[in-house]
Amino acid sequence: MEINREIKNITSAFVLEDNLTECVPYGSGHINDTYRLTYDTGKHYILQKMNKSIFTKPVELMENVSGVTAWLKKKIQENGGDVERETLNLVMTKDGLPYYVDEDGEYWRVYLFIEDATCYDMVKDEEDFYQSAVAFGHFQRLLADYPAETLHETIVNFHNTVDRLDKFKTAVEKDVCHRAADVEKEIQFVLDRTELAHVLCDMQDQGKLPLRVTHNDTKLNNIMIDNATGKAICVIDLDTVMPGLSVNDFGDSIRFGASTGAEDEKDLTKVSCDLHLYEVYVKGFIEGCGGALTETELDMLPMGAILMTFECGMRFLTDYLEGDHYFKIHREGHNLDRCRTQFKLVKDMEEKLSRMKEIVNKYKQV
Ligand code: ADP
Ligand code: GN1
Ligand code: MG
Repeated sequence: MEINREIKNITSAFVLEDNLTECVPYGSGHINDTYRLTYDTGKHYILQKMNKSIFTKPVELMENVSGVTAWLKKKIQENGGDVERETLNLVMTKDGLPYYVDEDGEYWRVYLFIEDATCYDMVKDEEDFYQSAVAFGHFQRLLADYPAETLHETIVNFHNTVDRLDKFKTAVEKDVCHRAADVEKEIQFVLDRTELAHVLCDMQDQGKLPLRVTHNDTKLNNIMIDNATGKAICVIDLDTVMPGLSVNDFGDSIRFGASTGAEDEKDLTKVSCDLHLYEVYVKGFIEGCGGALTETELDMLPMGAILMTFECGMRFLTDYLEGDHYFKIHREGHNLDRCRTQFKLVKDMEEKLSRMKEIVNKYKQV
């Protein structure tokens, strides 16, 4: 991307070097606009325009990110870790703020670039997946005593599957893009699972599952794997760190990483839940949580995988019906393709549920 005046203005608001030589779109996130900055010293940074239509209170969001990263830094320091690589580090503006508001009212932030580490869109080596499981479990443990009452709810009802179902039904009723008739099968798939949508929300309401400070977006490309050691060094994308359910953090990782196909694979014969990868993640996550999970949480891990996949598929379908305003799309029907992979996975996991439970039991006894 050309280093236009706009980018120059934005970057010069931050405490950065002088000579910016490159600014390129970066990564494969679905939400924010992410760029990699390069300076003539060779140093890189991540520049992000926050998605204001999704995160409607960017200042509160940045309070969360500042609070959580400061907390993690303290813990990493106490453990003798590398604070510049093991957590995100915000670069401040010259006014001492963690974000900059441009002339159009857009919110921008800058992070130190974590060098020599990779975010994977698919599992290439099961050891990476195991490492990501340990790291996401460990992340939850590091935040276990974080003052949850100081966290803002950046997206209200983010993993409230019942609320997601209501929004889906409204999208079907309104059918603003006249797409519903073409996706009757997918709509029916959701309606057949109305009861399923309630399972975890009901348990949460009944106090059977504890609220913890969770990440809420634990897909594999939200973790950085060190190129040299293969260790998961840093959990990124902290926009949705909020009180939530541990089983959802587990489930979202399975949804994305234990699939044999990409999230947007068109050939559904390539998409299923790989029980070996599932087992690898179960082992790592239980280890990473370090004995903190209750018996009920452990029992509900497989349900977390099914429900997070179902919820995500339903969100993709809702967005398709509403005209693709939420998730970034790169081709026509992209959200529908994504929805179909998720529903294929749900069906597959429903069939494999008893095996999935046995695998959890195997590790919970260790
Ligand atoms: P989104 O919410 O759009 O998913 P992310 O915060 O996950 O945005 O960032 C998108 C991508 O940018 C990540 O998947 C990763 O590849 C890259 N990225 C983000 N932060 C860093 C960082 N500090 N160092 C290196 N790469 C990063
Ligand atoms: C989005 O931001 P990103 O790309 O890591 C989304 C998640 C979905 C995911 C599906 C804030 O994650 O909830 O599970 O896409 N994030 C937000 O790939 O909605
Ligand atoms: Mg991301």
